[in-house]
Amino acid sequence: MRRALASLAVALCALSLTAGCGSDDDGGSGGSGSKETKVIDVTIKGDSVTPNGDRVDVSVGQPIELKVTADAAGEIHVHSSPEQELEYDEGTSTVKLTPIDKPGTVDVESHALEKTIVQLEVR
Ligand SMILES: [Cu+2]
Repeated sequence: MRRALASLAVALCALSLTAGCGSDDDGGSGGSGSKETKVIDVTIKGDSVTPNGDRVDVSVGQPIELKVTADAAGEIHVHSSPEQELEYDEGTSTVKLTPIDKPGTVDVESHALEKTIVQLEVR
């Protein structure tokens, strides 16, 4: 699972057009229970979303940020309980999620595009 995550991070970095990869070094010694902010790069262009339904592991209570790069403003829907509706602007913006306090799978979606961006595997 860890290896899959690492390659996901690499893939996301490769997709990111802006510099700044490397500041969020996830591959370090961090054992279980890490509460470092999980940063997920999201690119929304036209009617395509990257990532598109990938699973991302997070810990219960871990801070989560979406770094959204979009060609138009919109809204992200987080199927946590309670649900979260988070707006983003055109260009690059950082969207903070309220940490999720229960284990489970939480879908993060764009309803406008009818796409699942990521599924958070909260454990
Ligand atoms: Cu939704």
